[in-house]
Amino acid sequence: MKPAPPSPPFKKVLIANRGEIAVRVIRACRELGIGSVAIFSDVDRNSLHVRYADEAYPCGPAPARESYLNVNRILAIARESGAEAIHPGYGFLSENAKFAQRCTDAGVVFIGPRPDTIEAMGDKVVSRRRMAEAGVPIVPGSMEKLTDDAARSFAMEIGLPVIVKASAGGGGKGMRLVQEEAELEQAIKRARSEAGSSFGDDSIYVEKFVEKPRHIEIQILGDQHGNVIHLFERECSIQRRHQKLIEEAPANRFPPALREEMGQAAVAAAKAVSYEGAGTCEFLVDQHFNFYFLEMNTRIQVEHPVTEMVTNVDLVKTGIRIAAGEPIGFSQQDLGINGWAIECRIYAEDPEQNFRPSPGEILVYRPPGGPGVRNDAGVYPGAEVSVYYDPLISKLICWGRDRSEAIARMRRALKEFVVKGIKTSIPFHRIVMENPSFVEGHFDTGFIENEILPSSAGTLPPDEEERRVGVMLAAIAAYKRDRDCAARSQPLRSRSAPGQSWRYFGRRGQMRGPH
Ligand code: MV4
Repeated sequence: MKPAPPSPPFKKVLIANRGEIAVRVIRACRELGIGSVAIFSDVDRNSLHVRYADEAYPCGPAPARESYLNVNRILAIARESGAEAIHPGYGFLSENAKFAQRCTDAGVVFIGPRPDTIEAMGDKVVSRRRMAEAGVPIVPGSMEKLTDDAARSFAMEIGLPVIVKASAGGGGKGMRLVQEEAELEQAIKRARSEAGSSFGDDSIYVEKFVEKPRHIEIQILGDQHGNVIHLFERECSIQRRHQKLIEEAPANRFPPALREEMGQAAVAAAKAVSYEGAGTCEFLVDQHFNFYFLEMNTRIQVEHPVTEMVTNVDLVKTGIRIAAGEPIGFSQQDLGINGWAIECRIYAEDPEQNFRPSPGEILVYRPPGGPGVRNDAGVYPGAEVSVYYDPLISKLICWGRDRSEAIARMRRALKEFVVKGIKTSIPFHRIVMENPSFVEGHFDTGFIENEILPSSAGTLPPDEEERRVGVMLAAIAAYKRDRDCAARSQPLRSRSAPGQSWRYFGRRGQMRGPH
């Protein structure tokens, strides 16, 4: 006998996002029997998420503030389409407490935490206070927003080095490292002015600088019935200028007792703010395995798949069920870590040109497959990568029974992966997968800056595929020029000169000067 299908938590959900995460949410909806409503800006009419959704509505011109951030338009589309809930994905409106409230006011379920949770965690000084009250270890630092004078004296009191941070910040914006007293004055001024212009809130606070930290975060789930669980850690130390490049689960050199302790701290953190849905507690872990709460991300994250691969939990589907009022449905004891997963973020960027955006038409797209390989992409052959949005085009996730099998699969998958027409970070990832420190699992947040950018001799390894596909590309390009008579007035795309050194741009200090 066929089992009765479980009733869907919603009939229809609007996805207020684009690209790979919109596709990911549409997939979750389809598996749950939920109808999906996509929105698209003028330049996204032909994007993958529009093709995958059951329905799609235009939401405005290309600039995000006129389309994917256009709250009135999005709520009007929800009403018109009959969507009962809105999934914000990440970025855009995902951590906007006012938007979450507007949804509720309009009678639409916001798939994510309560507005007051988002608001409290969006203010880093408030979040530090709430976490300290809940017994979660935080980085030593000020517990309130400081005037310039107070910041100066506080910094000298706890002792240099310190970081001056924007209270409204997060993700590295509005942050200044101070190692010498002579730098303090200017660091405070700059952090404040950057905070003001970036967030419309120039309040700052001061933290003791944690040297050579690892960035380790704990995935959490909370429901409307007060249940909170954690789904272990992800290691996200491999990043460049606060843009994550590679994530993995579990973390390297990570004692089970620390996993237990940080998991419990994250659960306490989530309980303290009545967390509902999928969220993440970010921690810094120093070389002596001390850990410090950094911030809480009140959204589904880019790197959630590595946790899904090792826990066998679908975080997006669970988040949707929770928003409909269902309980999490399993307990901490049901969870374990099975194997190892690594994610490489594939950006439309040229690693040989200081990771400069590389927009354009994807002429050839051949994603990898086979055992243990998952590719969450937002593109297809012929798709156009626009300059208007985040350049992430796909996430390549490889699973193995252990880390070395995951790495072997990632190397194999990166070799199979062919993208032509635009530059991508694929060749960069091939280098990292061969790096001895990476392979050993011995690295911190300085890895890219100290280990990869200085040593790469300026050019990427020759790509066997490059030449063969080059011939094909030339043929396709010639065909297109012939076909598109109207395009004759356009200049031919100039080819970037090979052999540019990564080092040239790569060695700038992470936290000095404007980003
Ligand atoms: C820090 C830190 C060291 N000490 N805070 C960067 C992003 C933002 N979320 C917080 N960040 C940091 N805060 C103290 N007190 C070092 C960083 C940091 C970092 C953190 C996570 C991942 C990568 C990083 C790269 C450079 C600096």
